[in-house]
Amino acid sequence: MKFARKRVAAVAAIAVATALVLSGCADTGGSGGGGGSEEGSGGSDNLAITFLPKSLGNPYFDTSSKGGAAAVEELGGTFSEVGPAESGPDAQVSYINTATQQGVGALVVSANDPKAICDALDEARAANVKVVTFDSDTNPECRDLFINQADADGIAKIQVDLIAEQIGDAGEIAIVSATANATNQNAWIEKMKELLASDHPDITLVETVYGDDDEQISFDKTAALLQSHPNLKGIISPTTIGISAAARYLSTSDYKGKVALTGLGTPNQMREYVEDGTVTSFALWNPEDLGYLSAYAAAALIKGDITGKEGDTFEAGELGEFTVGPDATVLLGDPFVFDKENIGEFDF
Ligand code: RAM
Repeated sequence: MKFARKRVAAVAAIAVATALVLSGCADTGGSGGGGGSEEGSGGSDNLAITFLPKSLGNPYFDTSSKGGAAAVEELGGTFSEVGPAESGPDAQVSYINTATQQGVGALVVSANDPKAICDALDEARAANVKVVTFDSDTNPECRDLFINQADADGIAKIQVDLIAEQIGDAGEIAIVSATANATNQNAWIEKMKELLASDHPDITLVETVYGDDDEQISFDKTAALLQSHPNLKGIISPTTIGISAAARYLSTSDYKGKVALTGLGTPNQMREYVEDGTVTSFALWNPEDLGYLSAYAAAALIKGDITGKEGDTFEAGELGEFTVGPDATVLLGDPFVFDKENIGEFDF
């Protein structure tokens, strides 16, 4: 299990307090200087790195940005985070355009839609901004590199395995997803459907609803789902906002302990629901490691150490060396299952 950065979380938190440049006041001056200073052979020392999550206010992305900020601090660059309040398909476009005008060295983006931000990213790249996607990819031609948290097959399988185990491998289930266009959730849902069809003939997926990675919408969609499917035995929510909102609903309802809930959640958001018996187990990776790795990858692109070619290698600080795989993708590791026995060991 590669949760290497968990041990340094406290130190990183202090570093972030000083390094974090919040939304709206991105400072691209930093050590690299706004506008980027070219150094021959395609490399630059413009280590102004801007993180653009799907939306602000999501603890998952707060944690990935914390890892990103710690890495940028180690690299001697300038970290900033900007982003929309809500996860709309093209809500990130204006932030991409602003970062391009500011002349940042790299944008590190979790995309709300595979295509909607591509024109803005093309303009950024034409202006020599390196584009790294992480968590949720764009179409591959719109970016230089994608930092993948875990293999999509593995992310799908762990969630299907967990729900099958929790409902005795039979009965109706539903999915509470994030936004309808999210590249990551849609890829995982497709693979979950394939796995259900091939390996779990007695489980029926009756509906997929979209909570838009908004707590209240996810809560309300969960309530509606249970109303319309009285025989529902389980819910999979492959989003940290969705699963915690669904757990909040279940925990005070008559369905608590009767309708199973699993998916992808952060230990801090899920702890109370594991402790009160609403949820047995769920999965995730370490978002802090994901942000940290993404920032190191962005710096390697800026400096010209890598181009995104398969086989390229780079150092990612405490996480060690990584190699670029097919489709300009770098893999962080495997998903990890949290339950009552181990949840106390994690703080993110
Ligand atoms: C939410 C977001 C994010 C996803 C996690 C699991 O925080 O949708 O993109 O990776 O859940």
